[in-house]
This record gives sequence, C-alpha cells and structure tokens, in this order.
Amino acid sequence: MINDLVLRAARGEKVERTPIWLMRQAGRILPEYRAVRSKLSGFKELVESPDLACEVTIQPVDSLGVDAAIIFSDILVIPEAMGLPYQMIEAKGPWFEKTIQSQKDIEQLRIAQADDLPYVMNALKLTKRELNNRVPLIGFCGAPWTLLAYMIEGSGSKTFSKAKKFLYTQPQLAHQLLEKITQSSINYLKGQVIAGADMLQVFDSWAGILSPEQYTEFSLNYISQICNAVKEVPLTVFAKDAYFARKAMSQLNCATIGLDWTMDIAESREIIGNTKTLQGNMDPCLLYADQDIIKKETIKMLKAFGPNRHIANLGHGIYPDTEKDKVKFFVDTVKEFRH
Ligand code: 1CP
Repeated sequence: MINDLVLRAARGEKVERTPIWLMRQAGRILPEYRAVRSKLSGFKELVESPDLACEVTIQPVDSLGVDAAIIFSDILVIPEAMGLPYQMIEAKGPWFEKTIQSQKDIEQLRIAQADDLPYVMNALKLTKRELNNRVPLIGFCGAPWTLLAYMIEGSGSKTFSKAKKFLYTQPQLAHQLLEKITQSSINYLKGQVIAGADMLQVFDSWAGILSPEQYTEFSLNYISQICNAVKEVPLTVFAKDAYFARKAMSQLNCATIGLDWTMDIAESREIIGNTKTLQGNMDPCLLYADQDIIKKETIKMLKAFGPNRHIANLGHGIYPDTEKDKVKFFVDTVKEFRH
C-alpha cells in the first residue's frame, strides 16, 4: 500500500501526519460525480453498475486527495438482499414497498449471502484493482438497529416512531429480525473483505433515538456480534448521537470508534481509553464557513485528538450543497498540519 496512513492509525501505529477521509465524500459536491449521475436513471443504477460505482468511488481520491476510498453503495442493499426491495426517490430518500409487520414477514426474509450482492462485490474488486494500492478501500454496512428502523418504517423518518413502537410492543420479534440482519451483515462484510475491502465501517445512524438501555439491548449486542465475527481487517463503529454508549463501545472488539461533533474530544478519549482509534468529528456545517474559520477549528480539532490513534473525518456525511473548494481546503489543512 503506497499510502496506508488510515490503516496504521486504525491499528494504533505511529503516523507521520493525521490521515483523513470524509463520510459521503463521493457525491453531489463533486462536479464529476454529478456528470456521471446525470446520465443515469437514478441512484440505484449507479450503485448497481460496478464500473460506474468504481469511477465515483475513486473521484474523491483524485480530486480531494483523501487518504481512503469508501465503496459507493448504500446500507439499504442488505434489506433488499433479504427480500425487501427499496427505491431511492429523488430529493426524498428511500422508500420500501413492503415493510416488516409480523412474524410471518420475518420468517419470509432470507439471510443474505455475499453472492446475493454481486454488483457490490464486483464494484469492490474493480475498485481495488483500479486504486492500484494508492489508498485503502473501505467497505461498509448499516448497523442491525438502523436497518431494522428502515425495514419497519419503510422510509426515512424524523422520529422512527413505528420502529420504536415495534421495540416496545414486539421485542421478541425485534430480536428475531435483528438476528437475521446480523447474520446477513456478517456474511456481507466477510464477502467485502474477500472482494478487496481493506477496512470496514458499521453505520448506526439512528443510534441516538434509543434510550441507553434500549441501545444496549437492541443495538450494541448485535454490533458486538459483528465485531466478534469479522476480525479480518480493522473495523470502525460509528454510532451517531450515542454519546451515552461510549463506555460500552470501548469494550467492542473493533479498532476504531467514530465520534460525531456533539461529543467532546478529551472527554471521549477519557471514557473510551487508549486502546481504540477515534475517528471524526468535525461538524459538516463548518464547511460553510470562511477559510480562516475552517483552518482555526480544524487545527483545534487535530490538537485535541493528538498525533496518534486519530483518523480525521466529519461527524456525519458532507451536506450536498457544500462547496467543493471548502472541502478540499479542510482536507489540505489536515494534511499540512504537523503535531
Ligand atoms: O442520488 C443521490 O446522490 C442520493 C444520495 C445518497 C448517496 C450519495 C444516498 C441516498 N446514499 C448515498 C451513498 C451512501 N450511503 C454512501 C456512499 C459512500 C460515501 O460515503 O461516499 C454511504 C456510506 C451511505 C450510507 C447510508 N445510507 C447511511 C449511513 C450514513 C449516514 O449518512 O448516516 C444511511 C442512513 C443511508 C440511507 C440513505 N441513503 C440515501 C439517503 C438520502 C439516506 C438517508 C435517508 C433518511 O433520511 O433516512
């Protein structure tokens, strides 16, 4: 690997500088992404075409100079592989024609195998080859709880109240469903490693809407099973808004914990300890500010994390209306800084 800074930081090895990649780095902020996307019927065509998914995965490595590529896909490919197809509605988000309501619905779901998602596996193989070891390739999946939330709700939601109602009214069914999603996710992540992923990330985007007790029961237990089963490459767990779970997450069998911008850096380090790498955690809205402010805040963040066991990133995905030059400025500021 020519630039293995992200992998070394994840393993807790010394690095010459803090590495950086960005959640949602491939996407609408890049004109070259919009050019590829505008010729297609929609988001799914891009995700399901390995040559195009490979192209847009590599774009941010070329034009932003980030230290890792993340495969262009979506967390919702797993529900689809299990038997719940989704549509991505322009400017609205995901929509499922079938949702999970009953025991029978859960029984009808398949446990997905990596072979059920040949387009992702082929996109990974192609991207691994095309990257030619310039930077590591990150694979990913959604956390079981976040996927359950979409499978019950059938779309995005501010509250995911249907999904939360299911946890309160049908806890046993919720566990059956989480079990099936977990098995599918383990198969999927192992397949991604075989196809070329050098590192993995589990996205628990809706962690923060559960109580701490529910989070342990319905989310962390399953994330923990994934961490214990997938040991081939370093794995990052990113649980958005789960500040209350940081102590418990420090016990996970994973290399890296993702932080969002609401989590104080020094406090997080103290709670989590020194055996994990931390990833994050700039507010994506900082990238709307002027360059002098971006620079000041970025250096403050880098100093707070310190020289080792940190992978710089945002605290959540880049917003699509962010100016590309500001994103590049943020990346360059991190790459130029020396502790
Ligand atoms: O047409 C488009 O450009 C649609 C926007 C878009 C993109 C670029 C969606 C729809 N998904 C993606 C790609 C994507 N999704 C990546 C690509 C790799 C990269 O980071 O560059 C990744 C890692 C995801 C993961 C994902 N999908 C998450 C977890 C991360 C997060 O943002 O919290 C979630 C929750 C989804 C669901 C999803 N997919 C798309 C949307 C708009 C949503 C959110 C829906 C909602 O509001 O609930």
